[in-house]
Amino acid sequence: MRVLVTGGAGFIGSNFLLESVPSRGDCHFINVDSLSYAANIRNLDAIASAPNYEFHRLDLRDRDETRRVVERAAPDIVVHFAAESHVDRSILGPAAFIESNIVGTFHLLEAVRAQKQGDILFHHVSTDEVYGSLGPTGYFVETTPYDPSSPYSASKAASDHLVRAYHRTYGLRARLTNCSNNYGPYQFPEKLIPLMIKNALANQPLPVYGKGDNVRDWLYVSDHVSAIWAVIERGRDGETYNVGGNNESTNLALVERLCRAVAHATGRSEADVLGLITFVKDRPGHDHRYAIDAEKIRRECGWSPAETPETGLARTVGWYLENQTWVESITSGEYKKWLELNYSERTGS
Ligand code: NAD
Ligand code: TDX
Repeated sequence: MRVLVTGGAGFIGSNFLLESVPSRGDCHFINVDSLSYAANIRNLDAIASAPNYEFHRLDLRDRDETRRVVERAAPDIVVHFAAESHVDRSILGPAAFIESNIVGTFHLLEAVRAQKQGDILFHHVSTDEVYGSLGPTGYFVETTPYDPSSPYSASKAASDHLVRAYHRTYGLRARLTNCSNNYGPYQFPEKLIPLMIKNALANQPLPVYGKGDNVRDWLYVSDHVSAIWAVIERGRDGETYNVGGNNESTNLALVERLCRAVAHATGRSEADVLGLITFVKDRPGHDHRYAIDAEKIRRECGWSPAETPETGLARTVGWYLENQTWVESITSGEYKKWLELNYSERTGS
C-alpha cells in the first residue's frame, strides 16, 4: 500500500508517521508538508532513513505542483492532515486558513480526481469544532448540524463539505474523522497544554482565557492515530466518524492539574506553580463546550482509547520535561512575535 500523508511534519502527522512507519512495513509512506511555522521535520529523524518512508516539500496552495506530486506518489490511501490549525491565529489572520484549508484541500481533491480516484481511499482528518458550541449537556454526534464559530472551524467545515461532495459527485472513496482536542508529544506550544507546560517550567504566567470555564474533551494523540487506522481498515466509504476521549475538563481544572504535575515533577511547591495562573481577555467567539459521542467508531470499527487522562497527561508532561531542547529549537523569533501579538492586548501589557 502506498500511503500519501499530508502535513506529516506537524503535531498529529508526526505522531502518525512515527508510530506507523516502523510498525507497518507493508506500507510505503510519502509525507508531503509545506514546512510552515507549525512543522518540524526534525520530529521525524527516527524514521527519516526508513526504507518505507520519503518526504517531499509541497505547499497544497500550489495546484500544479500538488497534481504532479500526487501523480508521482501514486497513492492507494491519502491521509489528509495538512491544515492551518490554530484558532487564535485564524482570528488574527484568516486568509492563510482559507488558502490552505479550503483551497489546499480542493487542490488535493482535484489531484486525486485526476488519478485512478475510484480506487484511492481519501481519509480526511477534521475537527469537532465544525459543530460549533454545546451548552452544559449533550454531545456532538455525526448528524449534528455544522455551526462553526471561528475562521479556523469554518475553513475546516468547508473542507469537510468539499470532501463529501467529491464522494457524492465523483465517487471518491472518502472517509472523515472529526476529532476532539488532541495532546501529546511534538505539539507546538501555541496550543493550551504545551503552552501551559512550557510557561510553568519557565516560571512564566499561565494565561487562561475568560473565566477558564470553557470545556474541551481531550484525547491523547496516539489514540487519534489508532482511530484513523481503525476507520481506514474497518470504516465505510462516505461515512463520518466522531472521535473523542470521553475526557471533559474545564480549561481551569486542566491548567490546575498541569500545575500540580509540573510541581510534582520539578520538586517545586504546588502553590508556586498554581500562582502563575493569570486570567486574561477572552477569545472572541469562544465556543463554550465540546463533547463527543464516539459510539459509532466504537461500534463499527471496534476503536476505543488506550490512554486514560491520568496516563496521557503524565506521559505528556514527562515528554516536555525530557525534550526542553525541542521546545527551545522551535520557539524562534517568529514564535516570540506570535506571543506578543496574541497576548499583549489580552493582558493589557
Ligand atoms: P499542526 O498545525 O501541528 O500541523 C499541520 C501541518 O500541516 C504542519 O506541518 C504544516 O506545515 C502543514 N501545512 C499547513 N498548511 C499547509 C499547506 N498549505 N500545504 C502543505 N502543508 C501544510 O496541526 P495538527 O494539530 O497536527 O492537526 C493536523 C490536522 O488534524 C488538521 O487538519 C487539524 O484541523 C486536525 N485536527 C487537529 C486537532 C488538534 O487538537 N490538534 C483536533 C482535531 C483535528
Ligand atoms: O493561552 C491559551 N489560554 C486558554 O485559555 C490558549 C492557547 C487557549 N486557551 C483556551 C481556549 C480553548 O478553550 O484553551 C482551550 C483550548 O485552546 P486551543 O489549544 O487553542 O484549542 P482549541 O481552540 O480548542 O482548538 C483545538 O482543538 C481542535 C485545536 O487548535 C484545533 O486544531 C482542533 O481542531
